[in-house]
Amino acid sequence: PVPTPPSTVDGFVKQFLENLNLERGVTLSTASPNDRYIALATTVRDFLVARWLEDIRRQKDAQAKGVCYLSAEYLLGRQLDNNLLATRLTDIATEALASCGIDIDDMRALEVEPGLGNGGLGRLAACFIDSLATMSVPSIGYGIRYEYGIFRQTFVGGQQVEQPDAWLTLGSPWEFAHPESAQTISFGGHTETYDDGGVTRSRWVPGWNVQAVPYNYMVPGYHNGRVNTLRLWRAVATDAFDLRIFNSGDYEEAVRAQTYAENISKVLYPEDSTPQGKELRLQQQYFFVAASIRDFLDHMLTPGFDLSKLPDRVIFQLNDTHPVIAVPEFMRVLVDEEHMEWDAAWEITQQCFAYTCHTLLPEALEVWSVELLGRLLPRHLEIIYRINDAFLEEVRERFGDDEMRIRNMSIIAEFPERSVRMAYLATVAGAKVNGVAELHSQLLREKVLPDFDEFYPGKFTNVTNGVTPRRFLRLANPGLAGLITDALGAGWTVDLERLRGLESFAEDPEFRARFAEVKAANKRVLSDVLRARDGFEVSDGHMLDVMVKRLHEYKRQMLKVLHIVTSYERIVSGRVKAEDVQGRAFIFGAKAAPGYAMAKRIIHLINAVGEVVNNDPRVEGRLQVLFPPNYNVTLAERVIPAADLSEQISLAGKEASGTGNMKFALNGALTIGTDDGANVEIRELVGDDNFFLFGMTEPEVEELWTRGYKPAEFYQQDEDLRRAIDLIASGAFSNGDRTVFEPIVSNLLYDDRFMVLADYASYIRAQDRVDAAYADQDAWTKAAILNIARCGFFSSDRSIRDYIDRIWHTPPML
Ligand code: 26Q
Repeated sequence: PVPTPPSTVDGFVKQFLENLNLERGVTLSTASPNDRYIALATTVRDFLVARWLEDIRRQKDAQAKGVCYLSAEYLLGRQLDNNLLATRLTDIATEALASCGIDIDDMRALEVEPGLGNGGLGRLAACFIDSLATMSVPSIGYGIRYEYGIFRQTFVGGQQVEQPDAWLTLGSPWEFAHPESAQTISFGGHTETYDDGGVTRSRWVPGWNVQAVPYNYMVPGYHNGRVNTLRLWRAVATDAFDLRIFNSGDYEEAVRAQTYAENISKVLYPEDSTPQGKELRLQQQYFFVAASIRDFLDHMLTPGFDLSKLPDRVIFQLNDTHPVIAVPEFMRVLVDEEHMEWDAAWEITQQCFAYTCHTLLPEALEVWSVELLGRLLPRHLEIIYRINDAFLEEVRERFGDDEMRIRNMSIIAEFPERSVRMAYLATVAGAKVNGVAELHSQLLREKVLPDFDEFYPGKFTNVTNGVTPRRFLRLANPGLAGLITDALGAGWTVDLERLRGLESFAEDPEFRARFAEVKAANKRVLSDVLRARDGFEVSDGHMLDVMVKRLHEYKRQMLKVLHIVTSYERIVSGRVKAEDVQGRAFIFGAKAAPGYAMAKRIIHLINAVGEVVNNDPRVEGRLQVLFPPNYNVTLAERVIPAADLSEQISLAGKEASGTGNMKFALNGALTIGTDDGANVEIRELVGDDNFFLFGMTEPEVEELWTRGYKPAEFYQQDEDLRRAIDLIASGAFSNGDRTVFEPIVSNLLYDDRFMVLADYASYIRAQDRVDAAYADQDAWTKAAILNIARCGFFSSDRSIRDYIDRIWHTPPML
């Protein structure tokens, strides 16, 4: 048994000092800040180890059904504070460090967050493993330990410049590497058939290998003593002998081959839509799922386990299509390695996988060219073909020889090149397919995969996303958390529906005053952070109007820009008096995929508009534009609690869910939003009076498209819009240079795929309503409190409960 470290201040100090000596080789007086941080993190980590080892054993012994969450991304955010909170060590550690003359806040600030994800999907995975641990669900998260996470964003002349995110360079105290448990993962080569005692079998003769080394992270449940595992894989070259199979044998070539192999886990792809079909990306996907499946089979099952019983023991949840190559890999293991009959193996596979879709954009649906797949994973391609043949045979039986339908449903697309449709493969293989918000799931069934919905009644379901209240309320907003606990007791952190109890407090003037004070304090904290981080001076007393999310045309940051330019132009043209305008600070946070030219131009424009607006005395004290670079989880935890207004303004039918929208509402920001994604559910819950709705509905969008959308007509007919666009086109934000933002202007006027101009008028009217509402501070506060009270539904604990009830059927361990 591993001793549980002492949970007293003295014990903590002793352990901390010992870690300084033994882990860092320094004394307290010679320790660098990083030494102190590492020693502190190690102290907290060691405290978790005993429980962790116990939980690993318990999960194995119980032989209960568990979840393997397969995700190419985990956007974890900083670990220290979360782990202190989960283990109730915050006060002890604070005091212990103080007694050593160290301010624990300085330690918190030193941690580099592991940014192993792009945005919503990766952060969702992180919230889910937090909830799984907190709810004692037998589970493990599998992913990739990227050496470089999402790039660090800087601005040079207002334009995005990407820097590598070398998050590991100062040490990584939260992980345990297990090189001795490495597995060999193969690629390339060819397939062959052979005679196995009268049975003809297929097998894969791979061309080259890499080692997959597991790195384990502890995922503590909140105050429940549970610790789950997140296992991330790192690619390491195999020894020289194996490498020689792959290369000609000379030294330089061998080193090159090593680099090639280790590239697999080198860097996170910073695209979060329009996948490029890059070979390395497919290598990453296969690398991590092959290692994860092998890991599960080797370590979670007892020797001699009857594989036909696998559906009673495991469900592999596919986080989007990124891990879908797991399906043919699982079949390959069962059929080629375990010598199971194809039909029996397929039966099992169809019960062991479930697929979550996170998009509606057709260009975001992953496809792999048959050429590439066949070259990298020849046996898997054969298996996919066989799955498809059997599937299409079933389709023919049901619908007859409807060739159009067959072509539409085929896992193999023929145009523009022969390729594998990963979403179709996932749908055919999965026991369930879910969307991530009610509207999204409905559109998924009706628009994206209607033939499949008809073919597989009951397969499609919804699980609305959620966020962890531990990180995004308790930790990020301690002031509000304290207020809630004073009002309702502490149970809300694991039972977020209890926030309903705040409804009556919305009527209590004293509670409202305290809430307003918390919001003001959070704004001061944010101001301090932005001053220290970026040298910004946030104006006092302004409404904080926030849009933070990846930069995408469908999310419509441009609509926000047009609103800002309109607000500015109305004042400088003298049409509106500055005094009559509500003071606002517009805050943006957004990274653009490095290859996404239009997104980068929009970032440039936001910075350019900010430069002009922030330096024009005519709007001073009224309008301010702040765009801190490198928006990440750490900054989110400061921005969201300070926000008054949450911008969720995607074109209806494009945003699968959104999860930022939930975080804002739970922190008492009001939403201005379209009828899209989870906004729909937020508005239903908080009520129309506490939500600023605008824009076309999804059917209206559809209708305008079919009628023929001409954005220039909206430009012609709306004076405010014309003035705003003309101002941008005139070079007012580019030192008179009309060429810089010309592509944005002509895109809006002549293309505008996401109907920014069509929703402009409605958006501006809604913003005018926001201004009027904000003028009555007390009424605004009441609405903010009601948002909090009514959004308990958006806890990721509830999402996990829905996954358990509708998909996984994995009861919590008691
Ligand atoms: C795929 C192939 C190649 C390279 C990159 C990718 C890739 C990577 C990340 C494709 C998509 C993503 C991420 C998508 C994402 O974050 N989607 C968001 O998921 C959230 C959680 O469900 C939703 O709330 C958002 O609406 C959705 O946009």
